[in-house]
Amino acid sequence: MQSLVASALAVRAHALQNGPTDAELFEYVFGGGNTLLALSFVINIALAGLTILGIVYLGRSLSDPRLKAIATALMLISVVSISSYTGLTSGLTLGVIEMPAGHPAAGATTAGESGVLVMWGRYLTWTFSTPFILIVLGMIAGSNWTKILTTCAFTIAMCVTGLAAALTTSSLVLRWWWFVLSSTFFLVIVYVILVDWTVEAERTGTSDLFRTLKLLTVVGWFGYPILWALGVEGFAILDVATTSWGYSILDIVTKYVVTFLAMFYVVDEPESITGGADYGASLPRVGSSDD
Ligand code: RET
Repeated sequence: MQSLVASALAVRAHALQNGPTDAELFEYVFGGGNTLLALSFVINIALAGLTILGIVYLGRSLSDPRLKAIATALMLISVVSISSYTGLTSGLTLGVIEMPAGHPAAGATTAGESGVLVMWGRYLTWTFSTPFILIVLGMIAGSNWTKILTTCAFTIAMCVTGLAAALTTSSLVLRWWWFVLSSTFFLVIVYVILVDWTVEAERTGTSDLFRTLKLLTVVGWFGYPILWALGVEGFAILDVATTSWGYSILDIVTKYVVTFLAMFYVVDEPESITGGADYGASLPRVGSSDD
């Protein structure tokens, strides 16, 4: 985790020394000429805020500790999201990087600097949001913590190598090599969801909800690498605003829609996923009394 933060700071220091300042990037996005891009950030701040309030409202009478843990993980997805989009909005987690020779966007200019706009904050913050999505899916399927934490580790690896793919400027081949690595880690997660958790959800009795969440998650998550490849970081077929809207729409489906579906289920049909008073205690019958 420390080295991740250190690399993010190094990226930022590099961008500050060589690229436009946050203020220039903020002006570039919100100065009038890029309304679509600006909206793709701001709408998600509003939706993440509403989702947090929705969880507080829907979860107000939950008492089972396992249901509370699921609701907390759901809330953390939007907590990360609102912070992520605030970072993008302020220009803090945006940068301009020059693509390597041979890249279709090599030689482009953005905000008066040579290079393309890279929303590196997105990849960084997925590192923190996607594990919570997988924790929720794994808990709803009734899986064990070994499998849940394995998917969390692989999603962190997927996002960090995705960040590396986006920021590598030395070689086009290496950009795509990072992409291949990241996609391989992604396939491990897809396998666990489609194979292990599907069987476990049937056994747990949550397969109705799990089937819907699985569909939204697997189809939605495949959208991200496809957008990366089509967007300015890959083959540059889509412009930055379209790519950003693509990610924002995928975020709406994979985070807020998934959150509300799971939350309604937790509130309306809790029986198959409750944990009992001992849930989460490190010793049997030792737990806080308000659980
Ligand atoms: C990248 C590019 C490299 C290859 C792959 C990718 C996959 C990203 C995914 C992101 C999911 C994000 C979500 C965020 C919600 O907060 C990094 C785009 C495979 C699957 C669900």
